[in-house]
Amino acid sequence: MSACLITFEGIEGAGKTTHMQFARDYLEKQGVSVVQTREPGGTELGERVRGLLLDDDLPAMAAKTELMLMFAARVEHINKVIQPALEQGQWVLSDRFYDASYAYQGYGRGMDLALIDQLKTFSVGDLKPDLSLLFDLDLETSAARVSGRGKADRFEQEQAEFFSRVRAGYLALAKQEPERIQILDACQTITEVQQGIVIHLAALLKEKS
Ligand code: Z5A
Repeated sequence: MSACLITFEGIEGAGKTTHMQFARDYLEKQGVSVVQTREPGGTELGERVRGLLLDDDLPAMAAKTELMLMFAARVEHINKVIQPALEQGQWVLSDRFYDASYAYQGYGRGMDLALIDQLKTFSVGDLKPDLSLLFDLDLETSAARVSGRGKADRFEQEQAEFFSRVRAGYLALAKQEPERIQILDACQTITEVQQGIVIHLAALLKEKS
C-alpha cells in the first residue's frame, strides 16, 4: 500500500486535534503505520518557530515575516518528518499544512495569493496531500469551543472578521480542489463528524491498496 499525507484544516475549535487522534486510531486498526504531526511545528526548529509565531508578548510582526516563518518551519517539517516517513511507507497525519497559509496569511491577512503560490513552489515543490479534511465551523461555535482556555495567543486575539475571511478562504480553496479537500460539517456531534471521516479514510485506503 502506498503511503499518504492527510491534512486536517479549519478555524480554531473546529476539531482538528480531536479528529486527528480518531483518524490515527482508525488507520492503525486497519494495519497502517501512522505518524502524527502538526504545523507550525513538528520539528525542534519548527516548534521554536511556533513559539515565536504564537507569542502575544512579541511586538506585532509584519504579515510577510509571519508568512515566511510559516514556510521556513514547513521546509524543516517536510525534510525531517514528512518525506522520511512517506519514504518508509508510513502515513502522515498533519494538523494543518500549506492550505493554512493560504487561508490565514492569504485570505485572512490579505497577502497576495500569487506570492504564496511562489513560496509554495519554492518550499514544498510538488508534495501535495492525498486528502485534506476541512472541518467547517461557524464563528459563534468556534468561539464558544475555545472560550475559557486561558491566555489567548496572537491568532486567538484576532477579531471575528479575520476568522470570517479565513473560513471563507478555506471554502474557496475547497471549491478549487474538490477532490482533495473534503468539507465536513464540524457543527455536527463528534460521532457524526467521525462517521464522515471514516467514509473518506475508507475510500483512500481502497484507492491506495
Ligand atoms: N497558522 C497560520 O496562520 N498559517 C499556517 O500556515 C499554519 C498555521 C500552519 C496555530 O494553529 C495557529 O497557526 C492557528 C493558525 C496559524 N491559529 N489559529 N486560530 P493550531 O492548529 O495549533 O491552533 P488552533 O486552530 O487554534 O487549534 P484548536 O483551537 O485546538 O482547534 P482544533 O484542534 O480544531 O480543535 P480541538 O482542540 O480538537 O477542539 C476544541 C474543543 O472543541 C475541544 O474541547 C473539543 O472536545 C471540542 N469539540 C471538537 N469537535 C466538537 C464537536 N463536533 N462537538 C462538540 N465539541 C467539539
